[in-house]
Amino acid sequence: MAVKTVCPYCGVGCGILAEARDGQVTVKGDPDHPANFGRLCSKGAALGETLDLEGRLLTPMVDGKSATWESAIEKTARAFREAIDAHGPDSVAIYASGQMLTEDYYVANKLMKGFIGSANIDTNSRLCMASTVAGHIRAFGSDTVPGVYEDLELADLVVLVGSNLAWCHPVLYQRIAAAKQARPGMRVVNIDPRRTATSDLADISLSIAPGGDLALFAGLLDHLARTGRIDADYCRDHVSGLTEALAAASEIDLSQTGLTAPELQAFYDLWAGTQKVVTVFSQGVNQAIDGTDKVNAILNVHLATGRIGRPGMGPFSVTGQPNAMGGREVGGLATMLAAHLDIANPEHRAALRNFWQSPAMASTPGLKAVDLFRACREGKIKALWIISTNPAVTLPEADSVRDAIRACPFVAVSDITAETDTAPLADVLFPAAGWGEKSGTVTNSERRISRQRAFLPVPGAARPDWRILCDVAAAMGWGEAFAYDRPADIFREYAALTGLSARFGRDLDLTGLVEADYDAIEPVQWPRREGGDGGGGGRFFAEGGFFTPDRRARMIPSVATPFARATSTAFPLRLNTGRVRDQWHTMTRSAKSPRLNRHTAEPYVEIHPDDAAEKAIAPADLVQIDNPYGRVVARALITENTPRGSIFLPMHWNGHWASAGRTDALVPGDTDPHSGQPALKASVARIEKLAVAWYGFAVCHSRFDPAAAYWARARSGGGWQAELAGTETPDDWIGYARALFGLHRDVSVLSAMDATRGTARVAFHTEGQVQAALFAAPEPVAVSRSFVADALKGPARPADILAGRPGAGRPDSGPIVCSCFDVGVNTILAAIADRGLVDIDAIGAALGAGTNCGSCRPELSGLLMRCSPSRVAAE
Ligand SMILES: Nc1nc2c(c(=O)[nH]1)N[C@H]1C(S)=C(S)[C@@H](COP(=O)(O)OP(=O)(O)OC[C@H]3O[C@@H](n4cnc5c(=O)[nH]c(N)nc54)[C@H](O)[C@@H]3O)O[C@H]1N2
Ligand SMILES: Nc1nc2c(c(=O)[nH]1)N[C@H]1C(S)=C(S)[C@@H](COP(=O)(O)OP(=O)(O)OC[C@H]3O[C@@H](n4cnc5c(=O)[nH]c(N)nc54)[C@H](O)[C@@H]3O)O[C@H]1N2
Ligand code: SF4
Ligand SMILES: [Mo]
Repeated sequence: MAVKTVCPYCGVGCGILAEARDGQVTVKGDPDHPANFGRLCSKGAALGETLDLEGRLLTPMVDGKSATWESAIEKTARAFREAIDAHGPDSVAIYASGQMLTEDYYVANKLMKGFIGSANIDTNSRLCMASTVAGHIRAFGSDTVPGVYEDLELADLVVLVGSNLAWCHPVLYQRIAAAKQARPGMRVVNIDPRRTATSDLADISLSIAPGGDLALFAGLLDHLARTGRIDADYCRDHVSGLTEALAAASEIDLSQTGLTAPELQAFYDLWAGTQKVVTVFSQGVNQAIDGTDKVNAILNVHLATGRIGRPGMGPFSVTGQPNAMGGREVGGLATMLAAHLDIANPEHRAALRNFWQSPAMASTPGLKAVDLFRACREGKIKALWIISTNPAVTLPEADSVRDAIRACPFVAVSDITAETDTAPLADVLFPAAGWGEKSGTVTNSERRISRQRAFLPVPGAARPDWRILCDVAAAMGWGEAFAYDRPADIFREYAALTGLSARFGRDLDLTGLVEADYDAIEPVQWPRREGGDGGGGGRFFAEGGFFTPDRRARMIPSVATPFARATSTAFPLRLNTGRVRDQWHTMTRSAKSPRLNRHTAEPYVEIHPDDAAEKAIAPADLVQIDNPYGRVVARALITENTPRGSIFLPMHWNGHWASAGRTDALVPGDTDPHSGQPALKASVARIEKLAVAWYGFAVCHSRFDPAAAYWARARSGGGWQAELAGTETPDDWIGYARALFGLHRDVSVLSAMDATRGTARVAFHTEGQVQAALFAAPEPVAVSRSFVADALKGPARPADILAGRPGAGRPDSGPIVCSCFDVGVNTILAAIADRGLVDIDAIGAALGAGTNCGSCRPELSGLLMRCSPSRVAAE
């Protein structure tokens, strides 16, 4: 029987039907779930490939050795207790994650803020949603997302700002694409310095200058005023600060947008002239030194026109992680209390303290993520617990964060795997139960709560995060307050607690769910009031009713802030960062899927052809990107998609998957003064071709540890693969390869050496089955990765492999475009040419590609236009 659950990746919050049978997990989109109505993207569809136990943490570890639960819990509780006794409650901290379930998150927050009595619990949402939270609170008086997903379909104009929706919220993107197809009059504008897969849907793509958004939206406000588009009635009744905001807007310097006058005019006229407009924004807005001001500049234009909270209208912040929203609800951030209560408000604090019967209540905000790790480095934090996040990779100044964690006297890490860059720095490792193994709830971008349900046994000694937290709380002496038997008990307490929020006139109200049958809860949107008509949910603010003391929204004047980092002769390039379609953050789960790895198998850097030419960088060269903070090595992807003077690095690679792929090693910890969110998209760097003597590509049936000056590995269909490069050419390639793969002498070898060209090809085989192969050359190796990796799956002649060419009847499909049906780029290009396919649907009919999850449809369209950059070296 399939279990109804929810996807553990992005904030779209798609419903999933999961079934485990005969050791196989099948995953389908839940047709009844109102977020996705049966759709899934490539990551969701590949979940079944990510659930094996390889690398899973299965027992607690203390000081690097397997240990009992009792000793791990006891050691953690003691370290926390001793630090608190000697240095006070602010000497300990929890760093948590928007990937925790609401119940886990609630308990962590209760322990820290209500029992330890410090607000030093912050989360990776600080890197993600903090500017939106701060912007919402400034404008609305609360962190309220006014709209619902349906608005994206009802809108006549959808504006995407700093959001690569096609790759990062694919199912929402597909919903918009379907609505646009049904209603061709609908318009989409994409605002991003880069051209991305999302640009494909856009009628207008504005290649904004990095950081130009504030000026763009202030200019829009000014335009609205000048063209008589302000909704005077709405502003009179529900908004404060219009005059000041208009005055500031009229001063703004539009040259900061980097856009031409006709581009600005076209966008402004479209926005002004369309009543039903939704502005979707994400990390291109939030992760900036002026992220909160950018958010408010966007909220301003919706408030000024009264285009908020009505069907097809409103500002819409899309959340990144599956439970980014739930974390904000339970007070996951160091600057807030549970249930949207305010840490600065003594009445709120007293009410919460009374509800929890807590011995010590935090009364001032705790350290925000970047400051928290700085405090660690300065020796101020004596005990730290990191849960469900990998800060040694994803925080800015990542090298120094790694040192800070190492320097902290006691560190506990709760994760599902020990194979992260953070786990080896811990004194205690707690093995957490993962997706599929535990139950709870998450809230998606449109305030919809969905049940995550278990359908797999918990492996080894793993335990759910809430249980581990409660066990430590009990060992610290608070057993009674943390005596929950199951997640339902925690959820009920939390839902009851939201009654306080309702009592104080706040938005978040789940009291209608206190008596609900937890196991049967259907996806439900809040607010859900006790005694309500059972409906609940819906939109906010169409008729005002903001959560400020006078119930009026605040418009915030937009004042341009210069970049924290200016480019210079030494560091002439802007460094932009973000995501790729088929990887999730630090790849602990998504990189298990060979299908997903075939989309992008190696860290790469997008660089404009002119910038590349200036440095004599050729396609597929390895390049070093560095600045005073750190260094990354990646494959050059030369493309006009990124503007001149700006390079783009994906955030995903880390010490486990590449020798020097941690992008955040290059990002300074400059933060927005209102939200504390770091400017992760606005670093500066320089780039040089990496001087190497040889490049290599290797495949092997079993996992191997690449030892070379540069390496990046990935799981592939037939085992494992790695890109390599070295500074000294080995004298004996066969010996080198044998050592690389750890193969015995009895495995036969076939080789082809070309001394003049300096190339070497070595294949190891037993009984006609290729075990491993290495290709090396003085320049980037030109061999089909997909062909060689696939050849390991079945019987293949070693000679064919060495030739790097398929034998008869085995065409090379090329890098995967459609992950669902395993359709590669070569197959698609051949079909387009041979069968004269003219559109995406024709490709779908011919090959199946793009007909399941649809995540690849933007890329299919790119292939049709022959402008899609090749993603893999020298394919
Ligand atoms: N495939 C995949 N999907 C994901 C995730 C993942 O890891 N992988 N992670 C999830 C999470 S946690 C999050 S937060 C979301 C993030 O989702 P997004 O915010 O959509 O993703 P990013 O790629 O980080 O950044 C979006 C875009 O911002 C642009 N940008 C950079 N600087 C500026 C600027 O100054 N102005 C403007 N207008 N744009 C700018 C970048 O070029 C980039 O294309 O994705 C979620 N979904
Ligand atoms: N340069 C740059 N840096 C960025 C960003 C960017 O755009 N650019 N984006 C930022 C954003 S928006 C985000 S959200 C962060 C994300 O950054 P992180 O949260 O650090 O990245 P993840 O890889 O998602 O880490 C989640 C960890 O939780 C573990 N895990 C999975 N399931 C469970 C579970 O059930 N229990 C426990 N205890 N652990 C589990 C995983 O194995 C993994 O180690 O990165 C931020 N960093
Ligand atoms: S869009 Fe994809 S990653 Fe996001 S929730 Fe849906 S299936 Fe999961
Ligand atoms: Mo995020």
